[in-house]
Amino acid sequence: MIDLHYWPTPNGKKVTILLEELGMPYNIVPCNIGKGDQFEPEFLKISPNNRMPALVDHAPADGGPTISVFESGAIMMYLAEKAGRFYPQDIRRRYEVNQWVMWQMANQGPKLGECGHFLRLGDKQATSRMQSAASPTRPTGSTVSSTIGSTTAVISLATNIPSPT
Ligand SMILES: N[C@@H](CCC(=O)N[C@@H](CS)C(=O)NCC(=O)O)C(=O)O
Repeated sequence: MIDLHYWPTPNGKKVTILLEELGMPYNIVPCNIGKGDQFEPEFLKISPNNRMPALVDHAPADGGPTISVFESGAIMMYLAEKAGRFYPQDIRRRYEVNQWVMWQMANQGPKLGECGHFLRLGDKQATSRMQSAASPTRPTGSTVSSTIGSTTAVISLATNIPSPT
């Protein structure tokens, strides 16, 4: 069984959406980041960067001891690989997926996250800077709009899930 240390944020939901798509059984372990669960010593053993989501697989595919994984992108790769779905085996298509997962983790996710953060703070100047960085007319947004139409094995924009193989 898989334990998913989770709180309902976009990074957490990326993983639960994939688990549901895969039909893979899992157990939610709440990690209330508002209360500081992410700083508990037991949690830090599986996610040293004090961030959820984090996964613990008690029945890995190789039959060996428990495996733990942190970072939503790495977790999604792990699950897709274990299920043998959504993650092509041939090198060309596999790296099409890898590059978009990395792009989402390093660019689109953080930019939109910062945008929401400054919006909530009511910081108009910072919000406008962030919105501009994430806009379809700027690199982060335009990368997707110019590429998505011509690529078959990338990601769903809404969910960041690699498309079916
Ligand atoms: N790059 C990480 C980001 C994870 C992340 O930022 N998680 C946030 C919630 S969405 C968190 O756990 N924050 C707790 C904290 O900052 O103390 C991933 O994709 O898993």
